[in-house]
This record gives sequence, structure tokens and C-alpha cells, in this order.
Amino acid sequence: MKLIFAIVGIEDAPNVQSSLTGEGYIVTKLATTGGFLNAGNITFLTATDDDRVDTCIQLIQKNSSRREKDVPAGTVNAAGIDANPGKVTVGGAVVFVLNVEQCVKM
Ligand code: 2BA
Repeated sequence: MKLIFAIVGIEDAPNVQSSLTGEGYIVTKLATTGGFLNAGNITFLTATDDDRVDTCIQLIQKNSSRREKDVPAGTVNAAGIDANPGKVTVGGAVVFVLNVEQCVKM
């Protein structure tokens, strides 16, 4: 079993959610905030069998778009330099897949 973390843009979250639940994935939705832009995004948690991971990722990819966002004033980039003015490309989605040792429902 795997646990999939998918960080998705707020604009894409409704379609990602409905595509996953429509295919029978169990989903938990967290309201999260990106540490660079300090803007809201949505993190979906989905635990599923190993053989359903690829389809899950494909559904997330199909429903997530790349978007250009303005970098807010005062934002510092990886080099420690004020990144403003500028734009960054956000998404489609950022996905992490982890092994699940145990899942207990009671
Ligand atoms: P944010 O941290 O707000 O980052 C938004 C976008 O800004 C990123 O898009 C990337 O293009 C850029 N960016 C992030 N950190 C930067 C830095 N130190 N210097 C210059 N540019 C930077 P994405 O890569 O598509 O990430 C979208 C969101 O996914 C992120 O929002 C964050 O919430 C999450 N994320 C991305 N990579 C992650 C990671 N390795 N671990 C945890 N969360 C991650």
C-alpha cells in the first residue's frame, strides 16, 4: 500500500477531487500554504493499493495545470536574493508517494 501526497493549486482542486473520488479513491483534503509564495494550495492524501498508484497520478496530472504567479515583494529565493519582481511557474501538481507500513481502521 502507498500513501500519495499531492499538492495542487486551489483552482485545480475541485476537478482533482472529483476525478479521484469518481474512480473510487478515498481522499482527505488539507488546506495548505506554499512556503515560497505564501499562497494557499490544497494537499490531497490518498492511501491506495500499489497497483492503483499510476492511475491516481495520471488523474492528478490530467486535472492540474501549470500557472504563472507573481512573486510577492520581499520573497527571498534559494540563493538568498530578493526574488521580486518576477514570476514563477507553479504546478501542475507536486506529488510524493510513500510506503505505508500499516493501515488500521477501527
Ligand atoms: P510554494 O512553496 O509557494 O512554491 C511556489 C512555486 O515557487 C514553486 O512551484 C516553484 O516554481 C517556486 N519556488 C518554490 N521555492 C522556491 C525557491 N526557494 N526559489 C525559487 N523559486 C521557488 P512548484 O514547484 O510547482 O511548487 C508548488 C507548491 O508545492 C509549493 O508552493 C509548495 O507548497 C509545494 N512543494 C513543492 N515542492 C515541494 C517540496 N520539495 N517539498 C514540500 N512541498 C513542496
